[in-house]
Order: sequence, then C-alpha cells, then structure tokens
Amino acid sequence: MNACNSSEFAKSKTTWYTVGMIAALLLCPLRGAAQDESPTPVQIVALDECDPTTFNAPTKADPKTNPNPGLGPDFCKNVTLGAFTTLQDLLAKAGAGNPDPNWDFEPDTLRIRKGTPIVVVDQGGEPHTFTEVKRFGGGFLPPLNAGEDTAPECAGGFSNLAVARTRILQGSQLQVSDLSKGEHYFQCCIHPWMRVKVEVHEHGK
Ligand SMILES: [Cu+2]
Repeated sequence: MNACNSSEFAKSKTTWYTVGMIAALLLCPLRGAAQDESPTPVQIVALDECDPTTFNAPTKADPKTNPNPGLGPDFCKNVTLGAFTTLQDLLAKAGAGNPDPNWDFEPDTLRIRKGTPIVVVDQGGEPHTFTEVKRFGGGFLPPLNAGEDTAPECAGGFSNLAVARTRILQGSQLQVSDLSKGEHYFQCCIHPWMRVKVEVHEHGK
C-alpha cells in the first residue's frame, strides 16, 4: 500500500515536473522574443506658426498687386489658432539674429538608448528638415542665417539629395534609426535655429 502510494506520488510528481518543463520551454522563447522586440520610438515634434496669407503669396513681386512676394501657393498650411507670424516678420527677426522661437523642435535635447528609433513629426504649417550635422550652422537660405555660415550638410538645399531625404512635410514624419553611441546634432536646414542634440548611450546603462 505504502509502496503503491509512494509510486503514485512519484508518478504524479514526475507528471507535474514534465508539465512544468513543457510550460517553461513554451514560455522561455516568448520571453526571449519579448526582450528582443524593438524599443518604442521616441518622438520629436517640429513646430511653427507660419501665416498662410503672406507665406502663400505669389513668388513674383508686383508693386501694385503683390508688393510682398511669398513662397507660392500651399506652402504654409493653416494649423495655428490665429497666432501667425508673417513671412516678413520671420525674415526680419531671423535676419536680426533674433529668430522666432515658435519655429522649434521639441525637445531640444534627447537622451536615448542605442537602438531606439526617433520619429520626427511635423506638426507645424510648413516643411522642415531634420538633418544631422557635425556642427550646428546656418541653413541653405542665407536671409534666415543671421550671418552664420551654411552647415556643409545643408549646402545645396533640396537639390542636394542628402538634404531632400531629411525633409519633413506638414503632417508627415521622418524616422531616424541606428544612431551610434555618442552625441548627434540635428537641425533644420531651412530654419537653422531649430536644433536638437541627441545623446545615445549603450543599452542597459
Ligand atoms: Cu524648419
């Protein structure tokens, strides 16, 4: 009787042990897969308050009908709630070295683990670029540079494929992945005071 019970107990124990092992084998790969999942991207937003009326005026000046030429139709989408900056004010402020702070990337500094993608979303009304530069500098439109030299990475504007690739249109986004460990500098090649420093550190630290 005792032997029988002991045998039953051992059998039961073995069964549960087996079930446990199978469960562990099933669960372990899942845990492993979960750990290997790509990290959640972090977001940067591009903001501006472009005034559709002055930005979208025809590019060709006409003293009578178009004294303040703009950048052409549909350049600026109406996204702000009346807090517009006219094209003329934007140019005047930037030219004086006092650029409009409402043209901005947020946050200004980002600390991420290596492997974390960055998604830059243009929530402003006009196009921007998110271009990596070795050192912050001017953009490709000298009137907006306040005398600062154009950063070499911005040279040529959108005729430079490398710059065009970093363009972000209104309502769209750009993903930046695989940044190496260390500090990275990004700026808008149109509005060069829009700047972000990204610090990439090793996984687990
Ligand atoms: Cu910009």
